[in-house]
Amino acid sequence: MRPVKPVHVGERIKRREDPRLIRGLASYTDDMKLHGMLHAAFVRSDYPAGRIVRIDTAKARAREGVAGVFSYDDLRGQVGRSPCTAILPGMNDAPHPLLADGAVRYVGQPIAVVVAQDRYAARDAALDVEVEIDPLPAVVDVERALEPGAPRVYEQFASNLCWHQPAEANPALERLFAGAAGVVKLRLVNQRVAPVAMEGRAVLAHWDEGPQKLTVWTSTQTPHGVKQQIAICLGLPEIRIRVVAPEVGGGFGCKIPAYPEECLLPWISRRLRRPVKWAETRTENLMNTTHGRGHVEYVEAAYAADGKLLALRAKSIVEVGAYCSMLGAAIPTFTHLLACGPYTVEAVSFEILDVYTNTMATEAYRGAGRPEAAYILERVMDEIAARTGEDRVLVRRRNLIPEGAFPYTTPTGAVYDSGRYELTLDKAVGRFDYAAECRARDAARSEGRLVGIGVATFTEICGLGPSTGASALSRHGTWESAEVRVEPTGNVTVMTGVSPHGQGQETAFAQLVADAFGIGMDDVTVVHGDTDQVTHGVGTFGSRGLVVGGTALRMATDKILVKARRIAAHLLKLPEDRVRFEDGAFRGGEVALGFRDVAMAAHLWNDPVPGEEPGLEALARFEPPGTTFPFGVHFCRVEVDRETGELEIQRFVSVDDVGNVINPMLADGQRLGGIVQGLGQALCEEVRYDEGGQLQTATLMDYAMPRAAMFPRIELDSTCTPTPLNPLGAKGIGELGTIGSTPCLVSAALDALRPLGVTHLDMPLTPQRVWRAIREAAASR
Ligand code: MCN
Repeated sequence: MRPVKPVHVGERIKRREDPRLIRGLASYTDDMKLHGMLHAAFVRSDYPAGRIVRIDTAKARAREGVAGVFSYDDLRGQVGRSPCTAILPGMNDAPHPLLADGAVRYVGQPIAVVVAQDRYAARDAALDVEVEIDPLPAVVDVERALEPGAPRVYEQFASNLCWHQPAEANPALERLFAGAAGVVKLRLVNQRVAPVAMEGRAVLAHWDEGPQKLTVWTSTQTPHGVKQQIAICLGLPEIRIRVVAPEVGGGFGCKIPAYPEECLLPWISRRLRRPVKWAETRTENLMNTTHGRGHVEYVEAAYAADGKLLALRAKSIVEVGAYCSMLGAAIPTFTHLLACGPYTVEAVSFEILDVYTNTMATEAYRGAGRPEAAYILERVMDEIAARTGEDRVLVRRRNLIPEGAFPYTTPTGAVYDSGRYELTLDKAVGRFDYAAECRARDAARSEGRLVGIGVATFTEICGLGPSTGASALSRHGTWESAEVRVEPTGNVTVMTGVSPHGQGQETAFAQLVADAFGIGMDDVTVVHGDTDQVTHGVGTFGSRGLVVGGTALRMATDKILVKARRIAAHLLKLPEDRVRFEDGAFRGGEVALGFRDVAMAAHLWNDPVPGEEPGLEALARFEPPGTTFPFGVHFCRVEVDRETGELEIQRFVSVDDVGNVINPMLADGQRLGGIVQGLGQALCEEVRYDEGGQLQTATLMDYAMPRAAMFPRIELDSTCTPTPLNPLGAKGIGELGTIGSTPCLVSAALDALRPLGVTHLDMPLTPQRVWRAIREAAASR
């Protein structure tokens, strides 16, 4: 039923999204203007912990242009449970009020909201809201938070523990440890980072009293999820709510959850009968939009004399912040699930402690749990190599899951769909020219230069499905929808439930449809991000857009082709099995009917087809039967300046495998973005609170984002191992770059510094930190 030659899929086709973005013609939430629109500004907590003694809004209310000032007392009894979705059984689940309810628990927490005729009036008036807070001691350090006597974020809980997954007793693991040639012990910090999407969060809510309809424009990755949360929080039927994600300038995970503002502004709009808008400042973004990572991991790895990793014991201590965001507490379950990476580990024990601290919540951030797993494993591999004296690539090779072993079930319960890890490693070794690079490094060392080579082999998980196994995330919306409508002219509209925000799905989905129907890409319109137009959907996260959304689309086009062939056979007066669809036409013997002719006939219905309904459209939802596991190998070369500690990345090679690729240009863009984001974490990024709980990185002068000049031209290559789990044979690529690049860079830095006696570094590898490590190593020599 497929056209013989795909003409778009697999081609490097430029993104159709780009002209409007590059020319400034795209509309983001903050570009929206409605008649009578008011603007909101928040009064936020300056204290990381405290009791609210008094809130006096009188002065602010009296200001010119102010339409309303609200605090929690105004909301009491009028809103339901707010957007936090606690999904782990047995967790100490704390309610997350839309505005602080008597207590503040992190710096930046919204306490009151001022609504005024313009945003300047709103911000000025917000300064006039008097808030008296009785400060309490705060706890920021995640390990300190677990100590007896530490300040408690919630009085109602006995400790700051939010959720605990105990380590399971495993006699086999104990035996492996007892018989091992050696044990690597590491304490690893995967520091808290900020997603820093170029567009901050923004919400515009408009309650229309006539039709009793709420429309919310919001910068989100999950418009359907936001709609549900508003419905729950405000007690409205979903049919009365329309959520639109207009152009969204990046999300990287932080726009998955529904936030308090997305429920609060609708409530205010309904109350004031006026549209209300809020767009965060960059400081608000760094303070009050979810962060990522924030793990401390204690790892013990038992290995054999030949460098074989036998067993792994890990304890993950995870900052969930003061209020658990939607997925925050569940993310370390991904780290557990992927704790074997691409390696055959015989036994794993994994303890998770999710911990409340007086900080902003953590959430998914590109990779979400998988970079942490790769970081553990790659640091372990390097340590095993250092102790056994084996080559680092060889140690990894010895541990890789062999090609014939798939589908492969890990001791942690993950079912890997397909993989050819050694093939990818070979290709990467060749592309990097590992042997020559090692020789050059050694020559540089003999001249006293600090050159290092980094390597990381990794696997990751994307497009969640039931085989997500142990991970609680598997219970979070695994299906996706696509509705395809063929117009009488043969033009096609796709309504997809994914909500792309920079990934280029409008282009990729048009490629898929154009090839399915043998039409041009310009004949295909892809609609997303509007819950009134796309009736069902889950959203874009977990690199599921293509794997799950694209497969739903394929199912819908298949359904249409079945019906179209039936119609064509009827019109051609041929038995159905004599008609085939080829090169955009239904053909049988000497006769043929173009796709557009069939589309017109389906709508005109002048010659009804028995047993069929008029029209040509289909809706499909795809629930993946399992989860796909892309993989890859990264190499890099760095040189460290001994005097300044500055680290220069001189080469970076990435060879990845995501199965079939729909558009290599999109895929390369995703890999580049991911790699740079992962390197940013390794090099310079870190959200820092001081001991007292004040955010020290509240502007982009303080939060160090990576810049283009910090990177060489990144060399990309790939292997192709299709997945059997979807008809596209494709795996996700959106997060892949962040998984391997972070440990790869740290591996290179340690390689450069090991000759000086440096055996451990924590991220970010700032010049100061590297310089100190060099000095300390020299002192201890
Ligand atoms: N693709 C392809 N062939 C494949 C896999 C993907 O051609 N085998 C294409 C897809 O068609 C799509 C793009 O690559 O155009 C990414 O697809 P996919 O891997 O399905 O990822 P998602 O669409 O689900 O995007 C989510 C993913 C995640 S989880 C984060 S975080 C992330 C990322 O994408 N955030 C991003 N990439 C981002 N890119 C931008 N510009 N901005 C973000 O916020």
